[in-house]
Amino acid sequence: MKVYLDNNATTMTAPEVVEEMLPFFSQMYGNPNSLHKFGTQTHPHISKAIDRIYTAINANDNDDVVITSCATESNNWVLKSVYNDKIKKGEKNHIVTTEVEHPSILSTCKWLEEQGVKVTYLPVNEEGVVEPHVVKSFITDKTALVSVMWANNETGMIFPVKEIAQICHEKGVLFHTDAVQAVGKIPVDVQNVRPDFMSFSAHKFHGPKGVGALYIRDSQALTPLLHGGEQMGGRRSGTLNVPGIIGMGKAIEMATEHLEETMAKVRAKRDRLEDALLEIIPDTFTVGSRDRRTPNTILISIRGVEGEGMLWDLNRYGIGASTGSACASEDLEANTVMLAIGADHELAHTGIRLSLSRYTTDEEIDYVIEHFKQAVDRLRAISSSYAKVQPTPGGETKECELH
Ligand code: C6P
Repeated sequence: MKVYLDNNATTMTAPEVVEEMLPFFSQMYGNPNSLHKFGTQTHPHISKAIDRIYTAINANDNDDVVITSCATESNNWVLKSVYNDKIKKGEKNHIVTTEVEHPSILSTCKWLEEQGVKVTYLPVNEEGVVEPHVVKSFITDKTALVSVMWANNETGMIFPVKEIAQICHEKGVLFHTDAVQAVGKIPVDVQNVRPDFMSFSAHKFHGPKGVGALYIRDSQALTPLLHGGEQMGGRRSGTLNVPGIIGMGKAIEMATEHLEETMAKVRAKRDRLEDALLEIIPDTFTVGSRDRRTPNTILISIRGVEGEGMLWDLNRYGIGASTGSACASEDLEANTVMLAIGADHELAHTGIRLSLSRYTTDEEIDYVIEHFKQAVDRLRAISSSYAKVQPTPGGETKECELH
């Protein structure tokens, strides 16, 4: 059996999405900017897809949704443009973000620091979430932008973005949120939360790879990242990725139209898996309370078991999981959030992220429960940092211990 539990890294493109995209590769392949029918016939389809995106996030006609190539691009665009538009001109010199953002925010912030920008990386609480009063206390009259994620990719923890947006508006500071792990998983309503900018990516909600978006409140000005043929109203040049846009529109509609029902189903499977693993495997814990997490995510720490070893064993059973962000997996780095909440390096290397999707079945959950336990037992048996339950000379057993 094969079980894919790495849906926070990327998702399967839904068959209905692929079907809607196909004609735009081989039949309606014209460039939308061309004047002939090959190009112009794509216009209503593109408009329909963009409308679906507006509807899904409740954007209004004054707002702008610009299609990008991915959320990494959207995140880079906001930070670099705020630097160009506000900081370089000398008005402001400070950006506030958190210690647990995705590398597309953190690496861009490091680059901005090299340009002389002051960046504050906010600490998180024991659940891995930044609290609004902490954000407030670090905003100064030099702060140009606050960038705080909507939901964390490693834990699924949902951040209080509405309160943070409100604080930013009161202080006259722009607010950006990376909503990559929120859109399509939990309700995302930009009129309710009121971010100035919001990044998201189609491949996280069963859309295609290579297409993302940046939501811009009230169509406010932002220096383009890509100059050229003035596509996307001059905000992002380059021939439109028509199949990608069509796919993103279909995928976001499918992900959001029965969201409450889907969330309940995914949550039930996630909770069953989490309960079972915590019950049958001693010395494990999960990060963050379930009711404040996206319904599909578990970050579980298995004491004495190195995350990478565990992934290897799970992979042998046909189970795909991760130790955290897929972008950091090649570096064998410790889990960022676990470090941020105070775990030492050894413990932070024991985190395994299991992320479900609406396609995950009960049968798959049963299979994972069975083989997860087998993998843990095997790895603990050879672990030098985990004292196994040893029969004492009298035949009793000792408690497991951490060294
Ligand atoms: N996180 C993960 O395994 P792209 O790949 O550019 O569409 O999305 C980047 C991105 C930005 N923000 C957040 C919160 C994300 O989770 C991601 C992608 C994957 O966690 C791959 S590194």
